[in-house]
Amino acid sequence: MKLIIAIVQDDDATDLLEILTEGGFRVTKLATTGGFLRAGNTTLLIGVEEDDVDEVIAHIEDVCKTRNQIITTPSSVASSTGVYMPYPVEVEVGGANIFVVDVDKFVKI
Ligand code: 2BA
Repeated sequence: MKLIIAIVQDDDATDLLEILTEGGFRVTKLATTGGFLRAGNTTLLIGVEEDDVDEVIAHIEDVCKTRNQIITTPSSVASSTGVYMPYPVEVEVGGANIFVVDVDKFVKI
């Protein structure tokens, strides 16, 4: 058995959950926060048999889109002048970041 941990954007999470549950997959949705942007994202835990890993990843690829996000950072001159000049920087946030890990044991009680 494998555990797929998929970090996706909030905007894609509802559609992806629907497709996965309709496909008979069991999913747990966690509300998470990205360490870099400090913005909300969604992490899905999907426990599957090894043969189903590629199908789940294909569903994630179908639904999750790469988007550009603008963040505001302090100017690099701030430390020398003491004046902070915020400026916008465009960051590309991936459609999904996916980890596939081995499950030693799955127990359902
Ligand atoms: P965040 O950490 O908020 O990162 C959002 C986006 O900011 C990233 O998109 C990347 O384009 C950029 N970014 C992140 N760290 C950066 C840095 N040190 N310098 C420059 N740009 C940086 P993604 O790479 O698609 O990541 C989207 C979200 O997936 C991340 O949100 C984080 O929550 C999660 N993630 C990505 N890689 C991860 C990893 N190796 N371990 C755990 N979580 C990860």
